[in-house]
This record gives sequence, structure tokens and C-alpha cells, in this order.
Amino acid sequence: MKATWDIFCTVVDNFGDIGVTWRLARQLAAEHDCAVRLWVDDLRAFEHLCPAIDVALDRQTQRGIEVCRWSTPWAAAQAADVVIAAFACSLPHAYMEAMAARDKAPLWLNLDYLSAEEWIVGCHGLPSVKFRQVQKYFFFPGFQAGTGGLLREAGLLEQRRAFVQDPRARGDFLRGLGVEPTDGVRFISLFAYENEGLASWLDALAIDPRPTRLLVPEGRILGDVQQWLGRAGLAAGAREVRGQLTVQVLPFVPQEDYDRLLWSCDFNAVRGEDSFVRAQWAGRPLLWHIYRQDDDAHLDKLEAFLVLYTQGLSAPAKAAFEGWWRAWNTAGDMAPGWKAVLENERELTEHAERWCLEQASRTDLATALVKLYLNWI
Ligand code: TRH
Repeated sequence: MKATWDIFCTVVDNFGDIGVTWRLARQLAAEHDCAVRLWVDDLRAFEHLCPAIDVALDRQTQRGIEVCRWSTPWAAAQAADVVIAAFACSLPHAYMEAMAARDKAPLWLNLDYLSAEEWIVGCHGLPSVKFRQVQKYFFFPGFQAGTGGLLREAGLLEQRRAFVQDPRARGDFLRGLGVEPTDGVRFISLFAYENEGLASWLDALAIDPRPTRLLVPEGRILGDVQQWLGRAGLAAGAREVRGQLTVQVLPFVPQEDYDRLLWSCDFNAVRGEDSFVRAQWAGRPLLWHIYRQDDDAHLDKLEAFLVLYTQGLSAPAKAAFEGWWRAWNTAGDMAPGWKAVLENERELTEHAERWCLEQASRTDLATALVKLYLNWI
């Protein structure tokens, strides 16, 4: 009999919570033969990532996953063999009673936020709270041995390699988005929160000797793009040229197409958690807009990642990369960092691929979860 898995997701904001849990659910079902239910409290946010969702339904099957509305009050449901509370969300009390009522207690995990900080290695796998006799454990994704790893579907890197080695596949994909895949043009994708530093980067791109095509999926950064362009009301399909820079607004595409967009670009600006990881699997230099936290706690996370990521870079490439990232995350002047990045572009591009392969040599997160469960029963 298939093991049953319940994944609980509260959508706090944006798309990361549902983006991560939807990806995990699909991988558990497709690659590990698990029977997965995904409980989501906001089907409208989910609809952005999975347009096939019918927001009126309490239960529906999508891509082999039973997608369930997490309603309040809670409608009784049997507890699964493995219960994942994503990002420290609190489970319905009645569901926890159902976990405690099982003959064999479920494996109950808190799937935490991704961080490169050292302390998570010590905390991964530790017991958390208990409900009656049912123990909850911490599960930390991460970049280092001793963590839960990163979400990575089987064959993902092979798919990427086949795509980039086939200019026609890239061309067809870009043309499908209304983007001409002109040779010699630098392609950059831009997915970020509001950022006052953007104008200085776009200024630099507009006067760069090499033309740039900036591809911007509709979202929060668009306001700053419009302000710089001096235009309002831009929507998917819009195209504006300023000097050497062409800005194109794209629709918000399905997750698989977002991967292809990242694979099609020379640089990728990403944010949050899931797009950040996908850009690493793209093997191209990335610019991370980290999710802002109170007391600037996010800046410690940013620095922790930089320490790991920049290992092995020459001093100038490391300084360039760090300066570029720090400017982006403090709304600073992007021009000096960008200039330095271009001076070290080749090394940074080779390094991005090396980092990708090194991370891909570790067990992926879904497989790590399944192994944990198999060792636990
Ligand atoms: O949307 P995010 O900012 O999400 C989050 C949330 O803010 C969350 O509360 C916070 O805790 C977390 O970040 C760290 O960024 P993220 O994580 O990159 O999620 C975006 C998702 O949207 C990701 O799955 C990729 C997907 N996506 C598409 O599918 N198509 C697109 O066109 C784009 C731009 C993104």
C-alpha cells in the first residue's frame, strides 16, 4: 500500500509557500509513489501557479495530487502516515487529535524555511513540540551536508542541458512568450520585490555597449520598472526600448516555463525561496532579492549564503558578486557592482555551473524526506 502524506500550507504572502509545497507534493507523487494530499488555505494564490485549479471545489485532483481546501471550521479527515506542516503553520486541533488517535503515530515534520546559516545543521532533525504522544521534528532545507537539501526533480539538470544545447528549443520557447531570441543580446530575467536600487541598474544597462533584453514577469517589481520608464499601466506583452536596453513584460508563467525562462537567460534576478533555488539549478549567475525580515535578520541569511556560494571564486570575482548582491538588498547604487560583475562574467558563469553541480550531488529534499520516513517505520 502506498504511504499517505498530508502537506499543510498556509499562504502567508506571495507564491513561495504554495510554490514550494506544490512542487514537493508533485515530486513525492511522481517519483516516490506517495499518495499526497495538499491542504491549502488560499486556492486563489494557488491558481496563479496552477491555472487548472477550480477555486470553488473543496477537493480536486491535480497532477496526481489531491488538493484540498483547508477550511475553517475544519472538516474531519483521517491523519496520514506522514504529516508535513510547511513553514511552521499550525495544524487544525481536530487533525492533531486524529494523528494521536492513529494506531501508529504519524511522522510529523515541520518543513522550515531555507537558510544557509550554520545553526540549521545542528537543528535539522531535532524534536520540536509534542501533541499527546505524537512528536514533531524539525526538517531544515539547506545547502550543506547534514541538512534536508534542496527540492530538485529527477532529471532536471539533464532537461536543462538538452534545452540549452538546442537553440531551436530556446528560440521556440522565447518566441512563444513574444520575445525575439536575437543573437549577441544579453538576456536577463527580473523577478523581485519593490526595489529602489533598480533605477541605477537599468541606467547602467541602457548605456552598456552590449544590448540587453530584460524580461519581467508581471509582479511586484513592475512598479519600479514603470517608474524608470516613465510609463504607467504596462502589462504582459508590453515592450519598451531605452538606449541599449529593451524591457519586455511577460505573463506570470507556469512553474515549468519559469524554469525554461531561467535557462534561457544569461543572468537571473530572483527572490524569496523557490525561484532562488530554481535559478541555482539554471547554472547561471543569479541575483537574489531576499525576503525582508524584521530587525534585518534577512541580511544575516544573505551573508551566510554568500559565504558558501563564493567559495572558490577569485578575489575580484567574489568582491564583484558580493557588492552586486549587497547593493540590491540595501537599495544601493547598482552601477559599480554590475560593472564589476561584467568584468568577471566568465568566471561567475563557470562558477554558477560548478555550484549547481555541487549542490546537485547531494540528496534532494523529497528523497531525503522519503528516506527519513522509511528509516522511521
Ligand atoms: O513569491 P515569493 O516572494 O515567495 C515567498 C513568500 O513571500 C513567502 O512568504 C516567503 O516566506 C518566501 O518567499 C521566502 O518567492 P518564491 O519563493 O520565489 O516563489 C515564487 C514562485 O512563483 C516560485 O515557485 C516560482 C514561481 N513563478 C512561476 O511559476 N512563474 C513565474 O512567472 C514566476 C515569476 C514565478
